[in-house]
Amino acid sequence: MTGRYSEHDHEHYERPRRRTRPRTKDRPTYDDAVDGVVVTVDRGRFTLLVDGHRVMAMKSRPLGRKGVVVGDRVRVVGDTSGDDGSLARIVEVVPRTTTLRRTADDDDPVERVIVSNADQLVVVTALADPEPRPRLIDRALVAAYDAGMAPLLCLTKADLADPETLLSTYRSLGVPWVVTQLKGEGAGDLTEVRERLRGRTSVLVGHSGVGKSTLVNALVPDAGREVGIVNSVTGRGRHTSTSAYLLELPGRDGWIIDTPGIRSFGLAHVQPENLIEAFPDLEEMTEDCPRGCTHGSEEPECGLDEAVASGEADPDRVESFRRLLAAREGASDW
Ligand SMILES: Nc1nc2c(ncn2[C@@H]2O[C@H](COP(=O)(O)OP(=O)(O)OP(=O)(O)O)[C@@H](O)[C@H]2O)c(=O)[nH]1
Ligand SMILES: [Mg+2]
Ligand SMILES: [Zn+2]
Repeated sequence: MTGRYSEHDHEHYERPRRRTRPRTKDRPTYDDAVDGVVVTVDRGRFTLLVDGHRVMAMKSRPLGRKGVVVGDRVRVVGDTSGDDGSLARIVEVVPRTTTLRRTADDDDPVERVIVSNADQLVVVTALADPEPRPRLIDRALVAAYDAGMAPLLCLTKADLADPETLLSTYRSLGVPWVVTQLKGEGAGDLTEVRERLRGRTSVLVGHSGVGKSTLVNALVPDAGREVGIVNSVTGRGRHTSTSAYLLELPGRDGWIIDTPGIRSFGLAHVQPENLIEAFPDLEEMTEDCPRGCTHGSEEPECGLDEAVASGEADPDRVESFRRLLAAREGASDW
């Protein structure tokens, strides 16, 4: 098989998952392999879920330098008993349906958060402590649209501040949202969140200290995710979670991936032309745009301007789209 897997081949992930695995003479087949899913990665060792139990595994040689990330569906051989000291081997990674990437920044010592096969990106933002930063929300939304993942805005710590100001910024984009409160009086109702997570694989992303792990613990009773405090002077979290972790929701009702808080989200890999595709109603109005039009506010003859002028497009929506487009550029700090 010549189709060498590339982390940066975006097209690759758009293809529907194949039911039958490709096989050729040059490639060993693993008829005795079993299916697993990657739960977490720690120093080259993978924790998998195989048939409902935990199995430690390493990558096998045929995979070469191909990355294996949390969320990957894999084929495994060897000792899959999960007994103490046992180690299985991952021999194949099933083609990914989606991948969430961020471009590494030179000055960023934190691991790149990379997960696969998630279909919903939950942008977790505290309403206070730490303060919300709309620019980080915008950048995460761009990453979601680019990865072909449905975005969900999750505003936490509703006991500390009112969500209305923030929500008003996102209405015209049509991003679905939930508000949570896990402390103080009236805390704990997660009905709406559960509804949104049902049957999906959702990845939580956001700053350190916004309450991602707290939410995971509330949703998955035996999750046991460590939770940190937010420094009251700097308003920053402590980067308590250090690696991505996949958990199944109770009742086999979907999957959730907790991730470490991130400081920046490099979007250098995102092509502007991919963003408009996430807004089919707007894309329709760009059919007569000059070749190479990015549909940004600086473009001289963009169809979006005509559509606003003729009343065909909602000016707020066009403006919000362009704000996202602009958020792609500049510093990647959240
Ligand atoms: N007031 C209030 N505090 C909350 C709420 N949810 C979480 N917290 C607190 O926020 C702090 C940080 O929570 P974590 O769950 O560790 O945050 P995190 O996003 O997982 O942080 P990292 O793992 O560092 O990325 C803890 O002290 C939580 O108790 C909430 O609804 N209200
Ligand atoms: Mg955490
Ligand atoms: Zn245009």
